[in-house]
Amino acid sequence: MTGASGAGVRCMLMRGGTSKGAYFLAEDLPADRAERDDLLLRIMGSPDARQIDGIGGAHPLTSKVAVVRPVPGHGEPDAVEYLFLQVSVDEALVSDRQNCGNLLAGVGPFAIERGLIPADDGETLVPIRMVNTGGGAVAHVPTPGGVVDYDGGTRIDGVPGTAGGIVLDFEDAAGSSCGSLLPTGRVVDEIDGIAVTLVDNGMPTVVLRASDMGVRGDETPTELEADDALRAALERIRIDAGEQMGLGDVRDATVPKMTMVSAPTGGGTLSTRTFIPHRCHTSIGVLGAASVGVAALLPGSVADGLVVAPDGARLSIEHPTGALEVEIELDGLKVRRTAIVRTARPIMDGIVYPRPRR
Ligand code: NQM
Repeated sequence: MTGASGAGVRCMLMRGGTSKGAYFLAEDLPADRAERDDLLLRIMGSPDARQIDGIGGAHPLTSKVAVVRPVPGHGEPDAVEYLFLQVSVDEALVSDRQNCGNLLAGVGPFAIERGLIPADDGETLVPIRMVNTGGGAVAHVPTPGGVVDYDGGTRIDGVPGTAGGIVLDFEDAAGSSCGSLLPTGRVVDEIDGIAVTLVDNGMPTVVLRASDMGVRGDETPTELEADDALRAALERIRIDAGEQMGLGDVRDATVPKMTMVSAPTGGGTLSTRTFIPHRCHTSIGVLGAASVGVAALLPGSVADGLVVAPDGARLSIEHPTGALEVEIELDGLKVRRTAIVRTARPIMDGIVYPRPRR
């Protein structure tokens, strides 16, 4: 198809964890960054609150892009590189300043479907270099008979039904963007009179007590988003925290994330409500949960006193639509292991037609 729609681009639309995004091979996108970003905005339908003229879902959680390329090993690609791009819904902005552990869940299956990594019979390990943070992860993808199994029995809260479980094992998540697990070197800081724990175990995150912000912590995302005073206070703290975490001016960045914590109510470890950073997450990000999980385990953090201590290494981080389970092993201030189970599924594979340039 040509004409008004212009040239199409090969694209797979996938659900990755509790997010949804457009997956591309790097070779199918322009090498020039400005050209690439302009194309992605036109593909997603941004800027427009409804993204009516593109494939974006009118929410930051469904306006995401994964760009994947093979990393040559000894002869064959033995790993893939994953660049995450957040496409703003209502601004002409494409940002690589954060990673996304949810879309990461789709990278292994996508790499296998596109023939970048040969599938083994049983399980295929896909080593992934994460470009945004320089970190690594290994995706354990179920591939009985050499075919990706999307029909397994794994349930994750925030997604109806079940699907094939993908274990993501992170390497060196600590200090991914800020250089260290506790960027200020302290377990607690005070910003605007509010106690905060500034932590980066894969995602720069400001953890603060819901009660200190004048909320209970069990409100719905819609209720919290309607609270203008709360949003303004969170943004003031975020901008200051961004500087203190070594991220510079974060006014236009989607990090750090803001997680308000309270005592668990569903049998989990800790309850959360997360602004990402201007919309309230309907669940919680993968790496966001990995970072909050560290705060939950650190004596003296703002979560201390709220946490119900986990039995073993598995923490259940409660969020508005259930809980996210993450395994974290700490040795003092050193993170020994961060692992999580997600599911992912291709929704559409084909050619996407970007909106013409205006
Ligand atoms: O923290 C949303 C998501 C995310 C990011 C966000 C994520 C992560 O749920 O690893 O997955 O915090 O912007 O997809």
